[in-house]
Amino acid sequence: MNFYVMTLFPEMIEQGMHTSITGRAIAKGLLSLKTVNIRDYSVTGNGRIDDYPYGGGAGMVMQAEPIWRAYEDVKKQIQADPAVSESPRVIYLTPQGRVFHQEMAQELAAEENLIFLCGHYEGVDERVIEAIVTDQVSIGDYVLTGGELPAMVMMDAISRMVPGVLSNAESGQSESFSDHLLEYPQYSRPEVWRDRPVPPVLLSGHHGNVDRWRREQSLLRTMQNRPELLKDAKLGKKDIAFLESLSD
Ligand code: 6GU
Repeated sequence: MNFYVMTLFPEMIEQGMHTSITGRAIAKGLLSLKTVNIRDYSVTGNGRIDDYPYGGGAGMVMQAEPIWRAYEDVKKQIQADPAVSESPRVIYLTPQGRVFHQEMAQELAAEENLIFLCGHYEGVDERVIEAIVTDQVSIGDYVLTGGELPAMVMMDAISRMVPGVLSNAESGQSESFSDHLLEYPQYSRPEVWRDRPVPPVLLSGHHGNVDRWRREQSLLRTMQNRPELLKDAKLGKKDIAFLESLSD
């Protein structure tokens, strides 16, 4: 999986991505990251890449041409590999996009190359979005100062779906959202911490009871925090009985 990021803040992306599990995956060659500074493609000679919006209004707009030139450069690098046939997907991070979710991460993890376009200021000239972008994605209903953190959020979620990125121990865990239920709580030593004991069932050694308790904790949390997820969850008779017992 090769990530290309077009941004005004390449150091932010590099720092974040070279840390922890994604950093290890890059070092192992399972992922590659190439950041492209859009400012290097300024057409005015003075490094300027933004201008006033036509029609007036507050803020500045990122100009089409520097982004187009940055894209052409990235595409040339990708297509230098004769094994690459189709044009890579270009993801523009914007609160106007479709909201990112786990299935999208799974689908994008199957791509060989992904290009991310991070906007700043009030936006990007619509014409370059029309010309190069294949997917417009938001990471949720709040406004951020730029697309860099959303790009890193997406790359993190996609990376952990790439074979070999997670160790067996890391990927062996069942996980939130894959089955539309939230995770159950975890405990480790000591058995009693500041007067708070570990739930006794976890010390019982009875695996059937442990599994049932964890399942019920997942159901309880999902009901309390994300009830809308339950409609897509696969629920058995015991699950339904447990959920009904909650409303008594
Ligand atoms: Cl993708 N960009 C910005 N600027 N803000 C956001 C976002 C993206 N997703 C949620 N908020």
